[in-house]
Amino acid sequence: MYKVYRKIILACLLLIVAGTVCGQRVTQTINDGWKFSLFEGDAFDADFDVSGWTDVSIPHTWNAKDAEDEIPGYFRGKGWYRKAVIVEELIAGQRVYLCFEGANQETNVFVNGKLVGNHKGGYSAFTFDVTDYVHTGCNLVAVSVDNSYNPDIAPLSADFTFFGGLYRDVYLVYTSPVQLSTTHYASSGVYLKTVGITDAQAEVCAKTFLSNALKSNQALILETEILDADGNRVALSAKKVNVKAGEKNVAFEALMTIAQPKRWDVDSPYLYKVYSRLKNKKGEVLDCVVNPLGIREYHFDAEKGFFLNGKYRKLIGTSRHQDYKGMGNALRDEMHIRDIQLSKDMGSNFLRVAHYPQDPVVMQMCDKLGLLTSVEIPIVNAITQSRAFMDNCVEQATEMVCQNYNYPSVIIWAYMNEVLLRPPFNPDNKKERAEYMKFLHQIASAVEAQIRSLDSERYTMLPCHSASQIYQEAGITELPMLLGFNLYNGWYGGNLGGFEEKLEELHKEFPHKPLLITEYGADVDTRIHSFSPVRFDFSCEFGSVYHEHYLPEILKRDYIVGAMVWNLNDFYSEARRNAMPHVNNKGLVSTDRERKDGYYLYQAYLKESPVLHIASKSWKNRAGASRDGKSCTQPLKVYTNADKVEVFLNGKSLGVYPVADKVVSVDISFVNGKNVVDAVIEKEGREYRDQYVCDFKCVNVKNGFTEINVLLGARRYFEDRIAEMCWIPEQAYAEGSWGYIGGEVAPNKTRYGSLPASDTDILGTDQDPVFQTQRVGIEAFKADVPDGVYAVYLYWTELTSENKREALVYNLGNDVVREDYINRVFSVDINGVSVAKQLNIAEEYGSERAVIKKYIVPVSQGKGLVVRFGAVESVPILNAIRIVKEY
Ligand code: GCB
Ligand code: CA
Repeated sequence: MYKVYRKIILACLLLIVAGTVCGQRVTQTINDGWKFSLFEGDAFDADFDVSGWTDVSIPHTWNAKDAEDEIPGYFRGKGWYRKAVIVEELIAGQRVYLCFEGANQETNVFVNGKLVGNHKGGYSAFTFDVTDYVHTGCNLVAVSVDNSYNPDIAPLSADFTFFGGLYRDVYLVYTSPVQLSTTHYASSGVYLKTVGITDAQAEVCAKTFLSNALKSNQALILETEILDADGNRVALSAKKVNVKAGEKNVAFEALMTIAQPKRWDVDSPYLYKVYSRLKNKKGEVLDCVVNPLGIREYHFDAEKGFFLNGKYRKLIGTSRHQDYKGMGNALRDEMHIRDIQLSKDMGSNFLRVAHYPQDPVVMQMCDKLGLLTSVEIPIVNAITQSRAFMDNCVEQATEMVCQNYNYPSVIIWAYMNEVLLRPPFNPDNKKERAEYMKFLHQIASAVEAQIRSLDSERYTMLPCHSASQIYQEAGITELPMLLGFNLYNGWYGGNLGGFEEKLEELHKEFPHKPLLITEYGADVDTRIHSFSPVRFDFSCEFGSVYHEHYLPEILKRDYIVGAMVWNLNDFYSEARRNAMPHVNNKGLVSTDRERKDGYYLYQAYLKESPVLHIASKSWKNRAGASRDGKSCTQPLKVYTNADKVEVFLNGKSLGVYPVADKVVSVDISFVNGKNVVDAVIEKEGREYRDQYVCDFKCVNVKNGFTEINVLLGARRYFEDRIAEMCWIPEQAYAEGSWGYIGGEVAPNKTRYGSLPASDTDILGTDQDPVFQTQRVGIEAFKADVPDGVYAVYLYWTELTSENKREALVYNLGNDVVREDYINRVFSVDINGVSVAKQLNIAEEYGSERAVIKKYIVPVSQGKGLVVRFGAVESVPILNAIRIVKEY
């Protein structure tokens, strides 16, 4: 039996050898068949009892679920992975390696009970030579991964969830003992650089690291062959080299010339391939690796902007976080690939790979699709004033540069995102402040120097928050070649116009630095809509207003060399408590990649091919207050790069509308029931059409009343996508209609002022927005409904609380401002019947919890329905009301 098994494995290995690699090297994942458990102690011994452990496959994180549950925080500690790894009978002297693409954040690897290596840092690859620890047959590999807070490892704090685990591929690699180095910072061992690019030729310098684990000196041939995209050889270098017994990572350089080089560009990402082969004297290939090569020249100018291959390009794109709905950061390759395709399809030519280096397939896709990138190490918000922290930063920078060096898409190395956002010093203590600034400067200088010593071609960049002066004070703005600023005018505070004012200021402040807007964005929850959009309402409409304002301001200024939307996708951030708790909703697509309206706005601006998109198409269950119950007028936007668009409602043309700034807003008189809206453009003699279908409820108490769902204290609409229904904003009561009497909109006080909704994670529901707004001091809610039997649902949450709250790591500060807890007692009566005399929501259920009470109420003699509230202590509240006619 065992023999059969071995034969199968051997056959598989041979297939791998023949199919995908040349030379002796075998690279294969060992992602499946791991046992996993969270466990603080040691679990690397062979006889450790693993019964009760979970079977997992890699990519894996242990935080996929607790990052979105209602319990504050997520597990940060140690997890163990164990697997029996079968090692083939080795051909004379072959070496065996375990390679990890990434594990968050500190990893110890044990083979057969012995510690093989340790790695600190959650976002880069590492490789351990395990040859001396393994034997032919079955070996126990045990890996501990720890995502606890560690003051010596960046990042210390950030607005994203630090998912723990073995979340990227794990490989078992066999190589020749005489090899292209496998352990030079887990790179390919080959570093390619192009110099002296003209139309006639380009010079390629290949620096190759070799190692020899044998006990004898080796006379070898190092061959570097460059193939064009069709597989034709365009350059070859073959050199005799000697590597002494036991030598590791000895560098050899080869210079080659490519005649009439084809350029790698964003529209035509032409790739050469470089084969590096190590041969013995007989000419037998001992080892081989393949790297991509793109030939491109570029430069930044503080006044004129960015030029690629001599052509002006405004760098436009997004950043990207590596997580997905319900899965944390444990994504399959295909999912990473799809994200980069999404980014390209949006019209981007740039991707800020932030806040940390990402999966190799991300970079490969950028190379293949023509997306320029900046890659960044995760020093975020703050530093630790320790030598160990500094060393870790330099180490992470080294790994980043070495591992991503050959991707032609990379043009910028970045470090230290908003590192003065949350400095731990007491601002009034001058000495503390000066010491912190000094140490920060030392780290920045060390990282900058290390990057430049490893790579003389690329640019360096520091992404700062808007308070530029404090970065100047620390003296770190002069270090990098480029400066990035993360600007949120009109979101966290101020107004939209503050954005362009800030741009002008920054240009004056740093006239010689090319400036990038490394972040800007507004949170959008696609379930929320508003026709009077304001910041922090999380509506699709505010997101649109925000981007419609920012994008043209960016495009019209050459000195802004580029700008990146924060973010491509919504991502998990534990401390956030908004419409969708624990999620940062600034993505142009959601955590499960539903495209938001902003995505199409960018397409309309950036793409040359025809773009036509009716906004808010995902709003399938739509509603609005209606006088006659038959129709209701609401605006609808269309994004397009055509100059006019014809709009139809239920087959009838509403007219042809001229388009300004890629958008047109059309008032649509939706009818009760099904509505079909068509938008039609013509480009180059062809017709393009987009269609929006929705079910519209014209909310009215008279004609054929069925139900009414109202959010109190709200100006927003909320679509309950599970029940397929729509909540509409409140209105004041008028005779013959419905609405509230008395009270005011809840103050929702936060650090960012009074917001349109509370920033509270409402416990016991995932329809948080229904409970996050409130009318305080409400006297009554009246609806002049026809006679019948009604179900009246009253929705409450006590939004004030005695609970202390963890500070949010937002853009502008970290103070938590909340309203003090209010003890409220009130009475409720419905149509003259007292249903509660002394209701105390917080006392009965606790603060911040969703409470729904349903009452069955007969309505007769045309008296309609009235719910009255009476104050006993403080004032009454109501968050939402739903009235449904039963019969
Ligand atoms: C920032 C940070 C980023 C946050 C973002 C936000 O400035 O660099 O990590 O996620 O703001 O949404 O507040
Ligand atoms: Ca949680």
